[in-house]
Amino acid sequence: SPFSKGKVVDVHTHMYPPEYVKILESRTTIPLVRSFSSASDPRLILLEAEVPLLDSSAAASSADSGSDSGPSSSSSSSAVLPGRPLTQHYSSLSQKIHFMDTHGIDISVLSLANPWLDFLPAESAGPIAHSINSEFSAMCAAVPGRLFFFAALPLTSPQPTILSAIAHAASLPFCRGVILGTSGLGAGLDDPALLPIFSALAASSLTVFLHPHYGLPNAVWGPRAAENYGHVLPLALGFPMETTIAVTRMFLAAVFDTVPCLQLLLAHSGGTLPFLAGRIESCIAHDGYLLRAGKLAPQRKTLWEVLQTQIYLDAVVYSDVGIAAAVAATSSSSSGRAEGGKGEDRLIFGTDHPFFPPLETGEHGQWESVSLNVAAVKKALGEGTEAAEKVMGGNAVRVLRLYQD
Ligand code: 5CU
Repeated sequence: SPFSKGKVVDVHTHMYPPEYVKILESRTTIPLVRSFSSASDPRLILLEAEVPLLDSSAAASSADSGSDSGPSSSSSSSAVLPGRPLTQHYSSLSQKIHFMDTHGIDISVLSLANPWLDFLPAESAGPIAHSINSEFSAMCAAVPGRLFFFAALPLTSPQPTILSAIAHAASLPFCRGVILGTSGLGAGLDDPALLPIFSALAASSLTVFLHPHYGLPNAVWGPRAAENYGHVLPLALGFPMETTIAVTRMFLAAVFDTVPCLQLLLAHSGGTLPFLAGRIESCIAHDGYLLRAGKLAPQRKTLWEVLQTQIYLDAVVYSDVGIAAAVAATSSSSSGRAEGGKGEDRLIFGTDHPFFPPLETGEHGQWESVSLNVAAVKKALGEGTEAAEKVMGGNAVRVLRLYQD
């Protein structure tokens, strides 16, 4: 049966296969991997917000011989290393399975972590996508019943290459969708040039897992952030705002009307979309330009309807308050006209592994970042309830067809 009662499924769980790590090791601009003499693990440096620390920390680190365990810890001097430790958790399949077993996760839907293939030259992106997606497929085949995956797309390549990557992904038996950042082909997800790609994904029943990476410009965080506030501002605020903006741009560009079968899974419970959907709708309804442009027809599809019919939200929000908002926003009893949908059918558990490891208790035991998300679902929906069971796994199995055809 597609409804395997009680199964726990993690739809937000990343890996960087060894081939991808090699690419990062060869780079001198972000994203990159760099070793520091003061740290036992190499550092994975991904975000624009980490750039200010990158060069200054290299010199400080080489004079420093201690060990390093956390994203912003330093060993003995006041130097702060950029990025995060690149541990085995990022690329080892056996670590992924160990993590799943430790946390009672039956099935994981893997995805390449950000920034995917967004930075590759046009000519190499297609072959690398083919190879990395095949590698994910092989990992899934190696542990029958435990793994599925979202493929990565070579978005810097010409459209025919992207379309053939979609066809390749659709042919792989464990692939259930693609992971996509917010830059699209370089001009955002409201770019009309993406419509054939969205149509091809919808036609192949491939769900788009939309995930942030680019955040907001460093200037928003101010001059003290890089040295003093760790990763808090870009991760807690930049990522969710980026997702919110990307989906709102898609909505304003009528992507959901043009490709009505397109299904999105939004990372981090849609950023701030559940909370801001009402304000976005009100700004639309009061916009004179949109009125004059004929975009405010009474029967237009509202953002609420999109949330209730074309969007799933992951449950990576760390609080029952966020879970309750996500369920309410995607439920037809809120403000939409869609028939019959319940928000609890559109929310799907995830962990964000291998990001957010415990800083002090070791990475081989329980991760607090996971238990916070489990506790949030239980508190918002009740322990052992049908709603909680759907969010923890039933929805993922149903929506992503997590059984072999
Ligand atoms: O800690 C981080 O930087 C990240 C990241 O880059 N991507 C992600 O999915 N979660 C956390």
